Amino acid sequence: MSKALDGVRVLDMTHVQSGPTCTQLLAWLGADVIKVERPGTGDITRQQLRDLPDVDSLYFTMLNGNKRSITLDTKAEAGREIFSRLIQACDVMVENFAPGALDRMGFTWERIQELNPRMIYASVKGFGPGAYEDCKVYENVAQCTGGAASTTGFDDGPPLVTGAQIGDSGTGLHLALGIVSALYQRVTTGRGQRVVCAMQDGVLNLCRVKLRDQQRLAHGSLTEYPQYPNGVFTDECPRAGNASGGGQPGWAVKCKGGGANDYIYVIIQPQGWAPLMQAIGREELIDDPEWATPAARLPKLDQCFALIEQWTQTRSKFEVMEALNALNVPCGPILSMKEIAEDESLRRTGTVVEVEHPTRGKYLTVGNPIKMSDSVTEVLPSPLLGAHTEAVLGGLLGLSPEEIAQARAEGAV
Ligand code: CAO
Repeated sequence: MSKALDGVRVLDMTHVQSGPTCTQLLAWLGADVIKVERPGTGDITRQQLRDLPDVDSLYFTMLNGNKRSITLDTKAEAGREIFSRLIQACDVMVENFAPGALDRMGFTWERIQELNPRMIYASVKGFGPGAYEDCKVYENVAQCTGGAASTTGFDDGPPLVTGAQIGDSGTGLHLALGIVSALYQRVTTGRGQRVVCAMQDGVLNLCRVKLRDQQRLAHGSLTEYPQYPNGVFTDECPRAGNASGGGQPGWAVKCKGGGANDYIYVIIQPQGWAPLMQAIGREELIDDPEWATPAARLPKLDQCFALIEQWTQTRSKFEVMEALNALNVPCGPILSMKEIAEDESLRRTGTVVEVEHPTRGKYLTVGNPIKMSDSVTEVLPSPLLGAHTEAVLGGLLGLSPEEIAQARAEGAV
């Protein structure tokens, strides 16, 4: 079966997480992704957070599946020459180095266009143009500067970063969309283009609802926030704890077991009030004017969820899930990573995949969350460092074994 991005060749200069997320997606969609790594060391994450000695870390393997790896010192003269030829042979180049790194190697956007006018040159940077444009940025810095940390956590606690990698993987996703759009536009223009995503912008895009709430503050309290009606609102969007970000109230309530993740998130739609009250044995509140309407409940959402929690604490989160789903009440158990890793339906859909790696053996990874009927993803292991150097330099660029040996002797490969 063909793949959506068959025939697209990606020169992958990415490292750590944001860029590799993007290029792994492109590889899952069928692109030939050639990861260029520094001879000897490669992507720094091969060695970071290792769980096994001398084996590529899970950090690396879970972000670099389905790619090919070549080693190339793009600062050495012979390396630069080979790199120029790779630019000519590829459709897309992706990088997420600190600002200016590619320019310092001699590969400015102008030079890249000279080498290949059809090239789509995509980058992740920490910030867009402005005061911080030269700064290096990691995940949590982006979460803090993009509005996520100030709006996450409880009102009486410090700002919190979230476990979801919205700065790195989130920006990688945005970049992938930019790249495929540029490929589509190239069909008609014949030209490549520059695609840049700043991590601050990517995080802010995912925090859109919080900028919405910031503006609503000018016109009164945020009535769905736990601070309403008794807390204090300032002129800055506060942290909302576990309150729902949407128009229907929600909260995480405790379930039987008392463990760290024995909770279920329950949403009270207007039409869900009656079945919920029936389920918990409080039928008298269904038509009670003090409780019956969303407006009546708004000032006492904490009491609403306390009532529901009295009932959920007598059942496991999975029993509650079953009971409330039967009543069409939106809810979801708080699943631990252990539970997700063992979840059979996620295995069946290929969202959690077991992969066989040449030196690590079996490991679990998250497969492609995008399911397409005509471009099915087969998740393959990440490559060993430089595993495809000969194949790419010989097969793609036509270098002879002697030329490759010479480049290797010079330390360029
Ligand atoms: N051959 C020769 N040199 C190479 C090379 C290769 N194949 N691959 C990388 N290098 C060089 C780069 O050119 C750069 O050299 P200079 O500093 O001399 O220009 C150097 O390796 C390291 O690049 P870096 O500055 O990007 O790396 P760092 O570890 O210091 O910083 C990071 C890491 C992530 C903070 C930075 O790359 C960054 O801000 N990137 C943009 C934002 C981003 O993507 N962040 C996500 C990180 S994941 O949490």
